Amino acid sequence: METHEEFYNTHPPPLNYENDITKVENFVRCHKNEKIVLITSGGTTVPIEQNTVRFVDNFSAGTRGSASAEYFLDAGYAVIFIYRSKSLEPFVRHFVNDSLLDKLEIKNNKSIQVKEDKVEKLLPLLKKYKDAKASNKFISIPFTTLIDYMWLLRGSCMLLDSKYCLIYLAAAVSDFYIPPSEMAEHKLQSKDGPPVMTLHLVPKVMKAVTHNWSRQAYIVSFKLETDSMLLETKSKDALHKYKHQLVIGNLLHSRKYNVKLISPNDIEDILVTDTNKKNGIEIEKIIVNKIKTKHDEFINNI
Ligand code: 9Z3
Repeated sequence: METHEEFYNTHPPPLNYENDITKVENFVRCHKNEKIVLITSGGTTVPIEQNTVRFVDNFSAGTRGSASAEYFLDAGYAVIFIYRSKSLEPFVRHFVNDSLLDKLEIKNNKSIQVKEDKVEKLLPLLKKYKDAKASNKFISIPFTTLIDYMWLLRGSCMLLDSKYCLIYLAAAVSDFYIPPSEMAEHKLQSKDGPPVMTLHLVPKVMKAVTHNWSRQAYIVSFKLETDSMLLETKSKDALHKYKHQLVIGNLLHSRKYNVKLISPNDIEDILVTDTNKKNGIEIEKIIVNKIKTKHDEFINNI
């Protein structure tokens, strides 16, 4: 398999990379010696044509990442949110199913206001969002393809190498891709018959994250499985292999109400109870509170 160094040597960074990384760099400088979390969220696309019409995608709505971002802000973290373009974003996620226009009304034919019954939900979220922006506690950077993601991850992790930094890898990243050098230049034509293409393995970068780029940081990775028999073993394997602090194991169909927090000495099952559900408590709130405690202990070397 290709090494991550070979991958970065043969795939140039995306066009907006320098701008994006400068944004992260300025943000990190502004929050030196404060707690910062890098959250990755959403899936990655793997284009099958250079002039891309079609691509292979990874499942992820971005709920885990976007909800966690809000709870990390509540917990006092400065948040860098790296997300797949058009997946869920913090704050906005609460309104994706309603139309913006249906929340507004026209006043005296010359101005616009938010409908009375929408204010109760909108106001606290808008306040939190504005506070986070005004205090420069939140930045977000979108990506689309696997290659965009790989560059953003490396560049950001290299800037987050202190015990105050938390890396929270919730994005669902493709394990396979087609190198641009092997892609058709133009849209594949059906008249040419069924396309034959070989997907390559994406080099594993977790080891580089934990051993090279962010050696001092507290690192949380996620393990997604569909077979419950595999979840615990595969999560433990990841922890053992990469020697980081925490793996969060989840199953595709129960991920919204059950996860396992797997650390070197402990396995904790987190379940959203019916009372939690009734009170609108999301699993990400519980996860983030647990991680905050663990990260504080890590900072204080307990
Ligand atoms: C996760 O396991 C996330 O919790 C989900 C969240 C993607 C399931 P949603 O965005 O879903 O709320 O809809 N993320 C990591 C998935 C992943 O690809 N992990 C790799 C693996 O399992 C290791 S890094 O092999």
